Amino acid sequence: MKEEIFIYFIGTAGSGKSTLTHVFKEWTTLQGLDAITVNLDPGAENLPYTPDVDIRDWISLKEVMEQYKLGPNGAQIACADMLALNTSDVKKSIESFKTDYILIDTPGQLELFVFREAGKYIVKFLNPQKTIIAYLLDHALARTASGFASQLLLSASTSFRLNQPQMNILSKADMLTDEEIEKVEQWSNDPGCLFNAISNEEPSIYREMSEKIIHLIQEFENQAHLIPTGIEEYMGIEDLYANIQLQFKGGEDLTSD
Ligand SMILES: Nc1nc2c(ncn2[C@@H]2O[C@H](COP(=O)(O)OP(=O)(O)OP(=O)(O)O)[C@@H](O)[C@H]2O)c(=O)[nH]1
Ligand SMILES: [Mg+2]
Repeated sequence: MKEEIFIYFIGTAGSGKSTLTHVFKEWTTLQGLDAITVNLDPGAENLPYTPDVDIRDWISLKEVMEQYKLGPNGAQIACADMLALNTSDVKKSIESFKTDYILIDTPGQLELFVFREAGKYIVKFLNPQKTIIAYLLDHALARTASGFASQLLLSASTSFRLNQPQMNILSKADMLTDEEIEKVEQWSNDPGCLFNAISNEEPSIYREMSEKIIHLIQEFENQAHLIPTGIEEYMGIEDLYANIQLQFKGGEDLTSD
């Protein structure tokens, strides 16, 4: 009996979703785990991995642009809505692999997947009981406290929309110094510390707003643990895997089987 755990990599454009999908898949192979990759981005051009299931077999951004005479943004919206029409085929294709981990790479435009109905529908339709969102926070924005808080808000919005267990990942952490990573982890673990850092960086008019934002973020306590990942030497991948295990198997490790 296979686990069929669905892991969605979601984040703002260029945050590293496709790379993390690739790196995680490589890591599972090294560990002898059974996983497949699914590309849900109809506009993806150069993926670092060869998807086992690929939405581009059903929808092509270029063809939608030509057929409906749309610009790239209009076509992205049309493609996002078309995703919902192909969910049954995608599900059948995924099921044919009978695998433990389904690693799903989502479209670059987060708002198309998270805020339009199709993304929410797909998540519910494919396997809502065994789904976890890996939300990627961009390392560049995490350098400032207000940038980090605004990303946490977007992550909280994603959680609110998709209503699934969620992990926060600090992507491209290999581009940050150890001190920078430590500082961001501290902001993540201690909302008071984040509040002080924002207060020091912004004029006082923002204090009240920052306080309210941080209260809101605090409500999402399960997201407090931040997982730094990086392209080098599978940085953070074991931690990511452990968090998935914790969510679905109370910490039991499939690699030790
Ligand atoms: N140093 C470093 N670079 C990374 C990492 N992950 C991704 N990148 C680079 O960041 C760029 C964007 O990575 P992608 O994986 O394509 O990001 P994405 O979120 O899938 O991008 P879109 O689908 O276009 O939104 C590429 O040039 C990657 O090589 C990482 O962990 N470390
Ligand atoms: Mg991508």
